[in-house]
Amino acid sequence: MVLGSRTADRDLTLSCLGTDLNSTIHPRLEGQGLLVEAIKVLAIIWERLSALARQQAPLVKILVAGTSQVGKTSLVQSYVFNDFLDVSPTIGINFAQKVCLGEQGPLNLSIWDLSGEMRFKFLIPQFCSGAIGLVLVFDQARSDTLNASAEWLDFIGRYAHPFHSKAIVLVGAKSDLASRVPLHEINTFCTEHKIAAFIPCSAKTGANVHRVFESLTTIIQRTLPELSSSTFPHLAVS
Ligand SMILES: Nc1nc2c(ncn2[C@@H]2O[C@H](COP(=O)(O)OP(=O)(O)OP(=O)(O)O)[C@@H](O)[C@H]2O)c(=O)[nH]1
Ligand SMILES: [Mg+2]
Repeated sequence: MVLGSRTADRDLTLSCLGTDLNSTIHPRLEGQGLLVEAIKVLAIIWERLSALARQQAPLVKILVAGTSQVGKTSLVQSYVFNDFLDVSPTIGINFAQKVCLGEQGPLNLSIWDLSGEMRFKFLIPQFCSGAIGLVLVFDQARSDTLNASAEWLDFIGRYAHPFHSKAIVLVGAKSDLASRVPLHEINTFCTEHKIAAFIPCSAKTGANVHRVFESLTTIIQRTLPELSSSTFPHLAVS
């Protein structure tokens, strides 16, 4: 009796399990199909919203500057393509564009990545006009590059839009390598030059790369709340 009832109980359980499995596997498969469709729809919506954001977000021009070989182009490429690509030294200038979401919404960043080589320096003034933000890059693994940044700051200050001095982010590039620049020197540099933020980052690992541009976007928005596409039509890249 006892065995019989146990067998009966087990059969009952198995049949219940069977029923459960049957009734759960198929809806789950169906659910997966629906999930895939829902993801496709979301992807299309996301793409359309991004396109809309590109059209609607105010276009602002920012510069990326610093000594040669500190990692400026790698930083921009990592931000735009989410990849650490093999890049050549910049000849004069590179351009990139990306919508960046700041604290107060999106800005369409027109990113002008300047060569750090002395032989191209004579070209720089004409590229700076109308820029309202600056990503100033030095190489944490090369101690001389922080002081060299001061020269870049001074040089760009003569040609960029006066507003840019309020929207500067100092970037300590190659944070995946051992740092040779003490933090107190960086802090002193930021205080002396009234730099809004310092962010160590690595284009190689991707660490903090997005934070650099998101912080600059937010700083620009906080300092220029009236920013709208009509406010700076002259900043549009032709
Ligand atoms: N380990 C490490 N190497 C990096 C990183 N970013 C750039 N590099 C390397 O540093 C070198 C210079 O990088 P670039 O991005 O060309 O530097 P740049 O400042 O644009 O140089 P110019 O265009 O000549 O002014 C390259 O060999 C890069 O691979 C990083 O985050 N980590
Ligand atoms: Mg470069």
